[in-house]
Amino acid sequence: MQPTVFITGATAGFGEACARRFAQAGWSMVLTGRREERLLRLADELSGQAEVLPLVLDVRDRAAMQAAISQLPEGFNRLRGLINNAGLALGTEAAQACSLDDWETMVDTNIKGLLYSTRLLLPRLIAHGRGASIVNLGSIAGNWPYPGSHVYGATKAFVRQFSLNLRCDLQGTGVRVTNLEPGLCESEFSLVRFAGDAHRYEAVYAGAEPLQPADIAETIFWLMSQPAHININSLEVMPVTQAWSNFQIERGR
Ligand code: NDP
Ligand code: 8X3
Repeated sequence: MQPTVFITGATAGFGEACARRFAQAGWSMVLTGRREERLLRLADELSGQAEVLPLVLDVRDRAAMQAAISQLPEGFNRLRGLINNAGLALGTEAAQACSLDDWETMVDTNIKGLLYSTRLLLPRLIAHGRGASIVNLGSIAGNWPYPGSHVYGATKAFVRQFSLNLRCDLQGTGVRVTNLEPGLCESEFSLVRFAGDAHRYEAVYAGAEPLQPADIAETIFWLMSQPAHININSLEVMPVTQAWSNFQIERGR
């Protein structure tokens, strides 16, 4: 029987690239996202390589998540992997200028959505036991501050600490947890962040040789393919072209 992976946010970016990578290896998969047309197109494309169950789901909708997960068909029930990938950043304005609605959306998606999928799927991962893995999409923004990151970075810091804490509770179950912390990676992430502004989106990646979603998918496949006795707790991955800059100093006060 092929292993099964559950991927949140498979309609674009990392999630879509993971679906392609795991399908290539013949894994069965549950793919979720809100954009139905994209999800069904991807599921259809990959169905020649793997068993695919597309579920149109908003991770913020706790009742819908609960209903869908409680009705997973037999063949998709015993999970070897969970990729908690669905997430977003909204805006880069300073905290004092940005929208409270955007903050709430980031908290609801990046924190609460991830909590729903994790808690609802844990019994299935534990039933699999040794070798099962959760990969949570954290971010360099959860490790390092930068202007305009406020709530986005804070949600990823939550994901980091939650991942470490989960490891403590899962001791003895064989289930592994990794917080994957990517840096600059080219995807619709920046289009979403800049509310569809294509110029700002393109400027983020211009000339930078950023990571690509396929790089992240390969990393996640590697994480989940490690021998069952190895847990990689956290992994920060940046493009070579990205590094830290100076502290900012306000002068002349
Ligand atoms: P994309 O914008 O390309 O993809 C995001 C995915 O999340 C889409 O499939 C989207 O699907 C899904 N999603 C967003 N909101 C919801 C929701 N409420 N319910 C269900 N699905 C949702 O971004 P990336 O692939 O780049 O990012 C994936 C993850 O990686 C995010 O958690 C992000 O924070 C993190 N990350 C990204 C980095 C980057 O530079 N790109 C770097 C570090 C971390 P749909 O809209 O169809 O619902
Ligand atoms: C996305 C990376 O640096 O844009 O998580 O916050 S960054």
